[in-house]
Amino acid sequence: MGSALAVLGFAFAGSGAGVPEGIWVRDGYELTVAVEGIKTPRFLATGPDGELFVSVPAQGCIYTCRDGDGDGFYEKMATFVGGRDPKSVLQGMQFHDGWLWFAQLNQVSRARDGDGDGIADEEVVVLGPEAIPTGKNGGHMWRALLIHKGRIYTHVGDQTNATDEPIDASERKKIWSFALDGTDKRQFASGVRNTEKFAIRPGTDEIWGVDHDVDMMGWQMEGDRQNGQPITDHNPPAELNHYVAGGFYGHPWIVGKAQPNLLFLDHPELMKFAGMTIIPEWTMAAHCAGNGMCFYTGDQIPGAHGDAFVAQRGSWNATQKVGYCLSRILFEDGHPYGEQKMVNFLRAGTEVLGRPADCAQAADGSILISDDTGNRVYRLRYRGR
Ligand SMILES: [Ca+2]
Ligand SMILES: [Ca+2]
Ligand SMILES: [Ca+2]
Repeated sequence: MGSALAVLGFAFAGSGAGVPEGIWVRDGYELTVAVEGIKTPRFLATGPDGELFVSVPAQGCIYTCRDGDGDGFYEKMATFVGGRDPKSVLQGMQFHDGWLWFAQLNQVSRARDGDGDGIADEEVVVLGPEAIPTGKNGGHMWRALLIHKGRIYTHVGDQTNATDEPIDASERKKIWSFALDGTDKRQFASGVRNTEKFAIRPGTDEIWGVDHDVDMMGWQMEGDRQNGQPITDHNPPAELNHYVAGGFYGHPWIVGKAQPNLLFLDHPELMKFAGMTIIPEWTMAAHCAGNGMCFYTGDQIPGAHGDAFVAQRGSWNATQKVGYCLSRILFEDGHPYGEQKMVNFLRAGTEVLGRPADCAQAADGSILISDDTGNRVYRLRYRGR
């Protein structure tokens, strides 16, 4: 579909089929299909006119989607930018000041559509490979992107599960910031394993994000795991962090709420790192793969203003499936205090009916959820009881 749309601009994008049976939705809410026809949709961003941008790293493109009649189904679609190498891992996006900014493995660009056909006609590379570590050594290649108060923020994840090297030995496991023209590179925070999206907490300048924590933490003790993996299944938790300038977040030596990573119990500096670590504001189930997130600023969902939604893509490193859901993290006085499952894509604990990669708030206050396995974007809205 990509090449035809790139010539024609907006095209009809299906009719909005039903939601697969068996997906659980919290009482009082309804889930519908918002976008169909995009294979492996990953991240979501909204524009000022209600348009939805969907990044698809596997196809090396970003789609623009429009819901012209406001019924919640995005019936028009065009290829905003396309033709990128899938290995360039185009994922993070944010609309800012008339441009869609987007991140690739070793590049940040901005593009805009001047004539309203959904296809970008102007593009500027803001940060090239000389400015961002390329991630050539593999591992965690998703680049987060945030534009806030004249700065660009991105994160470069650990190249392995838990790379033990001096903090300043590499540019990985860190959040970086730059001026909007790509100059003035600064290290913002360190000890961050893999945070794929940042969000500003409403009414503040606070930068938040979800961090996957390490895999296989108990395997040295669990041996051949004939008796399962009682430690690894439940440890360490996934993290919702508030990232502050100069902050250190523990990885790889410290996990969760200042617990030693069992892989590094004999590390001579373990206690020093524990003392430095800023612990998560909220912890989620181990291996749930909390991925994309957004804060809620709408009024469609009662009482949710200031809460966060997290897309939990689901586990591979736990013997029982965990995650595979959209969760709502409840906030009070600027801090989380609870978590609610809103949509569960796991039926009976075993059957995977979707893998949420990201979530975003639509113009009408509903929540959009990308499912990169079911190949849909869903829409969650409050219906009333
Ligand atoms: Ca529509
Ligand atoms: Ca255009
Ligand atoms: Ca941490």
